[in-house]
Amino acid sequence: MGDGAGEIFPWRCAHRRSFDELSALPGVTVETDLHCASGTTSTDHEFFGIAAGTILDLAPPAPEVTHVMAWAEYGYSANLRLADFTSERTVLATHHGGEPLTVEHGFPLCLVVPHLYGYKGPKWLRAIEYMTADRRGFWEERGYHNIADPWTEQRHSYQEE
Ligand SMILES: Nc1nc2c(c(=O)[nH]1)N[C@H]1C(S)=C(S)[C@@H](COP(=O)(O)O)O[C@H]1N2
Ligand SMILES: [Mo]
Repeated sequence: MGDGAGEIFPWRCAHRRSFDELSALPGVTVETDLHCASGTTSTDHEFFGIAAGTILDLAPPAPEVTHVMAWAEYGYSANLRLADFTSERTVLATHHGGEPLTVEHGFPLCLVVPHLYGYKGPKWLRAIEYMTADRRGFWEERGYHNIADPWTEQRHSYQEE
């Protein structure tokens, strides 16, 4: 994904894109509320960026891919079911409210998955790893719910069946 991703994730980065190359792709605008698993919701955010579906078109996953791991700087990660990543509202955001992301909020790239809790959307996104089986990400390994649906309040791993 970003420049330098190969150094952090040397095992496989078959498709690398610079930030400029990503920015040249067609963009989409997504309006959404944000739900944090700790209980706060903030409303009316407008993100602009590259639809996850555009990434999948550029790098089509093999048929056996079922999940992705979204990797960020500093080793943060979040696992997603492929269907959550392919949601038409999932976006690799470069802009918020018409302005480039601030560093605090994930510059240069933040994954936004509007229908899941915030921890499923890594700020400072660096790579999307295609997986043929599920594997828990950073918070999912530390007691947070593997799916993270805010509508059914899937916050904690003990709620999983
Ligand atoms: N890299 C990274 N991304 C992250 C997090 C994090 O700690 N590191 N926290 C997540 C959580 S729990 C939430 S609610 C949102 C918060 O985003 P904000 O700080 O831009 O409001 O970022 C998400 N993405
Ligand atoms: Mo959060």
